[in-house]
Amino acid sequence: MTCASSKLVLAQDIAKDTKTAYDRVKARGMAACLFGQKGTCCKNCNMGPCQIIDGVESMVGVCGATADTVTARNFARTVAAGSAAHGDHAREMVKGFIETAKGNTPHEIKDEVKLHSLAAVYGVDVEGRDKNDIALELGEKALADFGSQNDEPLAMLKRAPAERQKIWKKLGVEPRGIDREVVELMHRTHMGVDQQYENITNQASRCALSDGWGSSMLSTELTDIMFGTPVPRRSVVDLGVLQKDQVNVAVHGHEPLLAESLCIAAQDQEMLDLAKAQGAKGINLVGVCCTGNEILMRRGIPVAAGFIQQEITIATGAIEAMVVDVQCVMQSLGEMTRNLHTDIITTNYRAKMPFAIHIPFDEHAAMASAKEILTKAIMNYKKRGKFYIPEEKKLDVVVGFSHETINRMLGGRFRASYRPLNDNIINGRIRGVGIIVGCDNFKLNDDAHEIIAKELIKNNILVLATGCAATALGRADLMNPEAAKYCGPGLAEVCETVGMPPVLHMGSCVDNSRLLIAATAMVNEGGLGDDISDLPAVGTAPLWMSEKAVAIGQYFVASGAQVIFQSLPTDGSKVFDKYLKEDMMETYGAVWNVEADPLKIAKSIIAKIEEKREALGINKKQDRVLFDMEMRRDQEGGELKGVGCSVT
Ligand code: SF4
Ligand code: MSK
Repeated sequence: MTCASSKLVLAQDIAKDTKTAYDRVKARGMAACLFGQKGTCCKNCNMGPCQIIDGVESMVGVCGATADTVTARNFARTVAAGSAAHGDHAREMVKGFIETAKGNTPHEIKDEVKLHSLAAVYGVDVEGRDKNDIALELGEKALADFGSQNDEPLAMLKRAPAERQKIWKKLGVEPRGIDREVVELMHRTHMGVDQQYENITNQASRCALSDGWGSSMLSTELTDIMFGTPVPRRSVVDLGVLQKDQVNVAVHGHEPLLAESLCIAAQDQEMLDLAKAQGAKGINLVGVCCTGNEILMRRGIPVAAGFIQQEITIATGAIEAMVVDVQCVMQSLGEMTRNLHTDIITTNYRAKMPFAIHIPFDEHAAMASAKEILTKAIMNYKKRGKFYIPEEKKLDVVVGFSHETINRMLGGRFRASYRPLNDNIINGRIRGVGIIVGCDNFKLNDDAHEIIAKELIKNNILVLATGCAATALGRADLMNPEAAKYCGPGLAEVCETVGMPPVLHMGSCVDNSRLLIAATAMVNEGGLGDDISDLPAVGTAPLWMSEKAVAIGQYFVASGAQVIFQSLPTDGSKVFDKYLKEDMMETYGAVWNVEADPLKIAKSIIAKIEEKREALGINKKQDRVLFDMEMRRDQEGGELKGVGCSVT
């Protein structure tokens, strides 16, 4: 474990009995099952479980299933589970959006520009209509995407580059209904159905695309319309954001409806008075995991921890309540609070936990629910015993880089465009784009993200980040304009001129959809090929842990972007593994790659980017061109000029 704050907390007396994921891995005292690791354990029917050995005739499944079929089925089921998680999250956001349009929540339609642009995608008339009317029709059409039974492709697919749409059509992988693709994938991987690994993988692509271009994209866009599209803001990412004299409430999980309501309730005078009556100076809301990223991006609320520090956050003894909804919440948290004053409060009927209390969050009575939750936390304040908050230097971050922000930041307020980004890539000042996403995982040191990012920016590769990887890069001090000091000369010059960090925080794991839109904007801007597969851009999720990360990886690859993961449970079949890592290049123009060493991941990203540059014919050696006055004036239209003066 390399995070300085985590080490400090665990060194305290108060944390001496704390058991983390790292301890549990050590305590298990045995290596993970090889069949599981390689994807060749099948338990899809009661003749098994069957453990398959590739190439050994006697070691196929009882039903005759080969290693190729079993690894493909297991991979596909991981994609289905990840897509289902994003789909269910997105459905809740769409329902919240509809309720907001009806005036039944404390929220409002904030981003009318985005409302109109999404209305155009769904064919919703906007002329002379009230924003809530438009939003209601848009919300209902979006909700219909989940249960759609016709064979038409999802409306959002038409946002992809035209060439990519043609590939999907030719392969027959255009997603139809969001729920339907998950159901069909689960059906096709049931015992005795689809037994051809290419065919199974095509449905896995279709399902993953229904996530990336369907549910995740809907969730991101409607959340932006409701809560505001992120703009650059300064904030802090570190456990040190906890306050010794305030009620500390950590919000953990994924769906921002609850977190946004808590943000409003935490400013309510009645709640503040109650906190004061209990001896606290205020209410300090902090984020954990992707809920943290959502409120960091839109409100600048500090993030205390990513996935792997959730237990350490509780171990500080300084948390009055950790409020959780869905996904990435470790079961160990409840057990940990048995000897502490901290309450784990579950809020979603889908996700209850032992040793937690359940206060359902009702979007129709959002403020009442939020106040009930906060009251519970406030009343714990006086019970706080010994606690420890690390006093390390708190790390500043500049966050809020939505696709729209990048557009304006580089193109200027009045002529928002990706032209300057494309031009800087074409002229070689920026070599390409490295995308670092995904979780934390005890399997590699938690400085893996930092090692990769530093190597990329040193080589003039702009880094875009989401999820817990983004939180880790914030902790590594790479998300502020001063991090230009780690960059090669070309990227440093762009960062200094625009006043932006070399590592841009683009949001939560659902917000990987922003990367699809950004990639499409780069293609549409011209000069970098006709498809996402032509772009000098590569993604990595070095510390992935969640099934959602595999769904994301598959929708990246199916969209034409190469990905590099730290491991993949597919090498139990030579044929299927080769299919993912080599053969998909022919059909999708992108493949999966696996590499465990962070520095080698970075080098591989650099090599792949240089290959794309070569193919585009833009790999000529460039003399370093200093920005002249005209170029500077062009850039100064950007909103971020001088960050300090324009970051809100
Ligand atoms: Fe074994 Fe086939 Fe059943 Fe899987 S589906 S458990 S391989 S018999
Ligand atoms: S929370 S999915 S650990 S990024 Fe989105 Fe973090 Fe991965 Fe969960």
